[in-house]
Amino acid sequence: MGGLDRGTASPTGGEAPDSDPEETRDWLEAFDAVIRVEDSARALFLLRQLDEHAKELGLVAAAAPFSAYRNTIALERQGIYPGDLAIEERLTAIMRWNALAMVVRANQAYGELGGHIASYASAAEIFEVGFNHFFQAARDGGGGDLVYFQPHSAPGVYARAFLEGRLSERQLGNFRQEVQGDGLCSYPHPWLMPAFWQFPTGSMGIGPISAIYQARFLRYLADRGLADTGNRRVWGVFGDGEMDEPESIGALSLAAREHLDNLTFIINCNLQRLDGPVRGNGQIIQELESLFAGAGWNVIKVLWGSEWDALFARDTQHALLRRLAATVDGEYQNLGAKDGAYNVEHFFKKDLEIQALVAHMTDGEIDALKRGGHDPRKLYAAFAAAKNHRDQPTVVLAKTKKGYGMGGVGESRMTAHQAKKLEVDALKAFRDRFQLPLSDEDVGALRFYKPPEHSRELGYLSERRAALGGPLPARRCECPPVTVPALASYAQFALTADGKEMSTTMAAVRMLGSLLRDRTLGARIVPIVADEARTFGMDSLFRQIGIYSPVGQLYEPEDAGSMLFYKEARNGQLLEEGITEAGALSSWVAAGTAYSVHGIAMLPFYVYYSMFGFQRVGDLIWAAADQRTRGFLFGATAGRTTLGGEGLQHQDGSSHVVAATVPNCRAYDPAFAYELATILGHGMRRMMEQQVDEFYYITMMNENYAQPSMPPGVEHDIIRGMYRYASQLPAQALSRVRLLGSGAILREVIAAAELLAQDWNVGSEVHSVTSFSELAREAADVERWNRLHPLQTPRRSHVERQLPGARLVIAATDYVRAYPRLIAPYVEGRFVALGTDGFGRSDNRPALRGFFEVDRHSIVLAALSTLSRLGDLPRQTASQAIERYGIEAEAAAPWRR
Ligand SMILES: Cc1ncc(C[n+]2csc(CCOP(=O)(O)OP(=O)(O)O)c2C)c(N)n1
Ligand SMILES: [Mg+2]
Repeated sequence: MGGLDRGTASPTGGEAPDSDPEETRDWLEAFDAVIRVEDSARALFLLRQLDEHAKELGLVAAAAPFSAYRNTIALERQGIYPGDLAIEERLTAIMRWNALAMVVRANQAYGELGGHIASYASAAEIFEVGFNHFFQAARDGGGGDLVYFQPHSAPGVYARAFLEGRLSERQLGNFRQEVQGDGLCSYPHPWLMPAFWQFPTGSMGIGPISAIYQARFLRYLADRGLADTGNRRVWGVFGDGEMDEPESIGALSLAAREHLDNLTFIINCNLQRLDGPVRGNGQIIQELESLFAGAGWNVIKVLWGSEWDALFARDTQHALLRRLAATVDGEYQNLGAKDGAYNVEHFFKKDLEIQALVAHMTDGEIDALKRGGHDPRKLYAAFAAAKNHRDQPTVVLAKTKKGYGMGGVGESRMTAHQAKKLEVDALKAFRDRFQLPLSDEDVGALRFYKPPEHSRELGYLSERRAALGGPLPARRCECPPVTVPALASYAQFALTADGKEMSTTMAAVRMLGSLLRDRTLGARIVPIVADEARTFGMDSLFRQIGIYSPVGQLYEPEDAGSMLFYKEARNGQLLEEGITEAGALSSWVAAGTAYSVHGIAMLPFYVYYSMFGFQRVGDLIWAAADQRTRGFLFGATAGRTTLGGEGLQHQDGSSHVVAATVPNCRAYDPAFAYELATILGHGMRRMMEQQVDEFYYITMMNENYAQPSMPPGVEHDIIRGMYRYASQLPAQALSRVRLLGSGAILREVIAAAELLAQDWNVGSEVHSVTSFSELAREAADVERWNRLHPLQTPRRSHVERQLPGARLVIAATDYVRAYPRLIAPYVEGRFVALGTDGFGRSDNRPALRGFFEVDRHSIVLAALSTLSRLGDLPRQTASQAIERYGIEAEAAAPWRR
């Protein structure tokens, strides 16, 4: 294998034995001499030459993509531990206890509230080394590190905050009981604990990808001259099981490509996930090493604690190393769960050489051999090396034991993850194991423990955090507001469009182009695309604002001669993320939380294929909402019939339904450019000036049509979600109907109103609905208020005010019928919804709208047939319409095809 591992076997032990150890030693000594006499750069140069030469000779070295199964940092390079190990150990033990007590209490006294003990038990030293020595807090309102905490280790973070006096005993006692007052949330949730948690990590994989894009955004802000982020770092503590999530590993190469040496992952390799081993038949640490190294990361393995140092020093023939490398994780877990005697019998005695190495050790000493992730000295060296490493992000792979210290109820047990109810004996054993100053009664009552106020322990704890700038985690909310330009300055063309043809996408891009020129707001805007800028006509921005690249542009672009050439620049403003919706969304979150993370309000616009948003990365959007992200999501090429030719996987008919379920997402489906402009202006004022923690989802279409000018007095109703656009009242109308439409289908509704008047003598009102979800929310508020105030005059919702009385309402959109039906319970009259339920398919717009029965004829038919069934029109009217418009009555429903 490569130069690092000095002849150890591959993890499965399959390497040929050394046929001439003396010769091997000569070579290695010569190599050592080069490093000693010259330097490591020279040594690496020689190594590369050898490798090249071997390839020339046709020898392909079968080098494993990972190093030997030992610590990356040799003892000689470990350095001195700067902390007080004894105090830190006592503090860690106390936090372990309080975290455990919190979870056991929540499950004993209050039923099945859940919670986890084993994860923090494995991560405690990792967290403590970070808290005591590395994680910088913001000083003087600025700077500080960004730390992502493994979600189900949250009890440990609370336990520390309790010792710091930031959380009370009562709060700890209210872990996972948030409804009555200030309980603590299960996992990090900024929505629920806005002054405490910064980053939501509860859904596996979201932490890692977010951490990478936050680290990249630190660079972006600095490169654009907006903030000095040079000494800020991102630390992320994640699980080894969590690394199986595509999001966890999907952006690793970006971090390496952009040389994000401000980023450190610490992966808690306890070798287990929820159900069992992460890689029972393999070695997750070696696998992760090759993955990260292959992606271009600096990898530091922390596998063995200091107790092993002497053993390794004597292991000159690498017998021990070979054995360790040949042991699979399932076996490590098994050994971890068993005592010293079992380990001697089943591990050390398997090989005579190894047996000799430990011959002088008692079973107790063997038992006390720790894994590296539980040794602050080893961890400190790794964190320090990560911090000092240049040009690459670093991952620390820390080998730990799940349920460390839990003994028979959890330590390295298959069921460790789920253990949350401990019997008194187990609790006492835990107390004894960590020498906690607790009486039997304290243990029985699961009393939280806090050392006296002026104890050395608490003094040390606060001193360490003071040296690092204060307590963590802490989320800031304050940020200077940014003034938004007047609507007329960027949207006049839309307000007075006067029938000019354009799509809402074109209008949006034009407004964005103008906003980018605004002196105050312009620089704060962060346009983001995932390789679809040309699709949305945003390629003009390439030249106007440049595409962000930390190295500028190292080539002459092919289109250099053109006006709108592909310009990459170090101070480029546009984030062109490539084909990664998850990455683009993570960038959007980084920019949209800059007001809190950096105290500088940025305004991200992520423009994407609407189908690949809520459906594709909905969980990231949910986390963004939790994180109080402010910004715009533009769901472009929206609608199931408006994006004609793209077919089944591209045509979105559901995003508005999902958007409606995100409480702080304001979602709109505007039909006209002036509606879009009004919503945009409103959203910007809310987020940038009033600093409300909400975000805006706006669907935009690629269909060109005549854009009317804005009628007077509709501004507020556009924001509320609906206004009356037009009325048709033929003389002697036989009946009347209300027609509601949103987005591109509004034009079909308008056309239907005309047909109803001309062909059938039926009058109508046309309402443009900009947001069924906003209407439904307000109506639900009103309904609830009325329910809770039975003796007061009932309030009326906007829906009720706009649609009073029992008149028939027909609503049609380019989304599934569930979307307009959001308001059905609040409409007094009969409510009929038309929509695009079913699989999309390719065709032109009229064909698709006919197929999904949201075209003008289908709307007319829906009105006539309901009116005739209600007895308002003669019975044969509907069948006349079917015949007149050539509607295929026997075809299967679109949602069945
Ligand atoms: C997306 C997602 N899927 C599943 C879960 C449920 N879950 C929480 S923790 C966990 C196991 C985590 O294992 P690992 O990452 O190895 O962390 P450990 O607890 O071992 O430190 C699972 C499956 C989740 N939180 N998020
Ligand atoms: Mg794990």
